[in-house]
Amino acid sequence: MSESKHVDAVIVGAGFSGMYMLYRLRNLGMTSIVYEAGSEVGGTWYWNRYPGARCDVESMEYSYSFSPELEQEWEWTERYPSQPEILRYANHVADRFDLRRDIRFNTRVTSARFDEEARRWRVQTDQGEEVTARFCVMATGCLSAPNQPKFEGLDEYEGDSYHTAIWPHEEVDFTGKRVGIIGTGSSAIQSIPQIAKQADHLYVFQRTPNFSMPAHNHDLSDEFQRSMKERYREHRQQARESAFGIPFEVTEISQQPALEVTPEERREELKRRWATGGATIIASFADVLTDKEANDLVAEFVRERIREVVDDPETAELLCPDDHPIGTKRPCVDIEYFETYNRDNVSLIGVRSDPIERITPKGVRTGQAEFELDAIVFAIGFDAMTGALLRMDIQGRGGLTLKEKWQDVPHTYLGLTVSGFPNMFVITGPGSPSVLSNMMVSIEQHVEWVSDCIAHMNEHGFEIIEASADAEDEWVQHVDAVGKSTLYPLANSWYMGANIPGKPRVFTPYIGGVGNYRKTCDEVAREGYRGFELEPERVAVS
Ligand code: FAD
Ligand code: N01
Repeated sequence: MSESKHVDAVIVGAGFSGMYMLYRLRNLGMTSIVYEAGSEVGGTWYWNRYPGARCDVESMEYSYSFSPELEQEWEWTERYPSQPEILRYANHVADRFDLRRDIRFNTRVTSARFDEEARRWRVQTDQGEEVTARFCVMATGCLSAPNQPKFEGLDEYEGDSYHTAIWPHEEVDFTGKRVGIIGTGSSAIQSIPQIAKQADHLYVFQRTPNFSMPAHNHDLSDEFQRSMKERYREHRQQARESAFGIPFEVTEISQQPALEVTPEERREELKRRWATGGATIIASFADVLTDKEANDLVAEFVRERIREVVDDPETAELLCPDDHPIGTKRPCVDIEYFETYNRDNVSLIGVRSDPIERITPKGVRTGQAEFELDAIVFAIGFDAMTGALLRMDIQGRGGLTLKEKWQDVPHTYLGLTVSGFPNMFVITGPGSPSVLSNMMVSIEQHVEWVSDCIAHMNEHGFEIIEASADAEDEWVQHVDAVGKSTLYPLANSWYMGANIPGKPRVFTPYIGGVGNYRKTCDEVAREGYRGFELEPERVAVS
């Protein structure tokens, strides 16, 4: 067998997590290889090129803060950045910091196994490469493993089919075509208005309606950018200490319970939030995510807006979410989503009452009708949080696989490490605030914590770090208890693993707040990495 190449660290994924991890490890003087399945950097923003794809965290928040020069020089054009603009930004970062020379593109990691004897990770790729590394950092993304369509008859379909999360690089032209889109989550809600503008007719197959708020997107003025840049440092610090990674001045999380104000005051506040745009309505009262009665009031306000916008009362009713509290599924933010149903070339097909039976060679067949389609768009989401990790063969001590370890619950300590998997770190893993936050803030916090930890190990002669089983159990229980104190478990959401048959039903992210979580991680480090076992380097015996 040929000798494997050795590096200090293997990083899997070249999205915002992997790129920053590489940058930090380089600054520690360490060697790294980043493996990336795609042909370029950007992760989410490389893959999700569907029409209308855009971020719903404001551009000046959804960006790296680690380099004051970078944040001063980059100019954003819109309040909410579009996918092409974010991808340009990711490429700019890769160029500016000369990252590409350590990234192997078009290369998927297939397995990562911890060799206990050698105290090294042995990583294999689909290109036949093998590399050994002291550290293995999984920067594989929470929403990067597309949920593959499993409809009967799909193979026989004669038209074109697309998945929003693996959109072609070439332009897709729906002009003159009958198009069907399956799903009404965030990806569909962004793409439906765009596809409707092109297609001859668009059929939207909706199983579960979703809450969506208007973005009120607009161009950013030079003056706004200048004033933000003047106080960027302070603004970023607020984001780090906040609950969701977004500064208080933007989210304004109310301290007031919904039922403690008069109905008139409540309505005024909700109207104000609706007019502001984005998901801020979820933060309109302190108890929206914890008290069902408070939540119902906000949900009903949004349903009223849907009925106001959509002309046909039957269609409006079908679009009104009724099976989950508002905010317990990722809130959607849209540009003229509900308005789109007033177009003559758009039909909403409710497939909860009349499920899709199969894909036929000509289109989609439900129990009651068949729809002839030239193209089908699958906007059916992701095997979120754990999917990208479990699609690799990851083995820790004693050959224990991550799949076995996470059979019932994705056990982690701080969402960063897994007991039994020494020197492996996960960026924004299950049990961390990740998807419940502005992910740029969470990514930076994790990457900085991991690189500080590695620097500490190097400085003090530690070779191995591993979460103790007790600390991990305690953390898992804490994440679960905090989750259960909210309304989140009431939704059949991907946060709960509910969208993937057979997946454990457990609320996976940590809802304790980005700022509080950061404090906990910092405390753990300050206390000599509380809850971790650190092993010194082995001394060679001659
Ligand atoms: P990713 O960007 O997912 O990158 C992971 C990379 O790892 C991918 O490029 C993938 O190809 C690679 N990879 C995975 N497995 C392997 C393997 N085995 N071998 C090699 N490479 C591998 N977050 C927000 O905060 N605000 C938003 O508004 C927002 N909008 C979003 C919109 C969409 C359409 C989606 C899908 C997600 C959105 N997110 C948003 C979440 C988004 O994923 C994060 O903000 C962020 O981009 C994640 O960066 P990452 O580097 O951690 O992961
Ligand atoms: O995926 P989803 P997504 N038959 O899982 C339906 C981020 N994001 O790609 O609810 C019929 O939310 C499914 O129906 P149901 C964000 O975090 C952000 O849209 O299971 N329908 C649902 O309607 C987001 O939450 C932005 O009944 C089927 C849809 O497909 C996450 O990514 C933009 C079906 C899937 O919705 C995922 O969003 C885009 C079936 N067999 C994404 N299977 C921003 O704007 C699934 N569905 C920031």
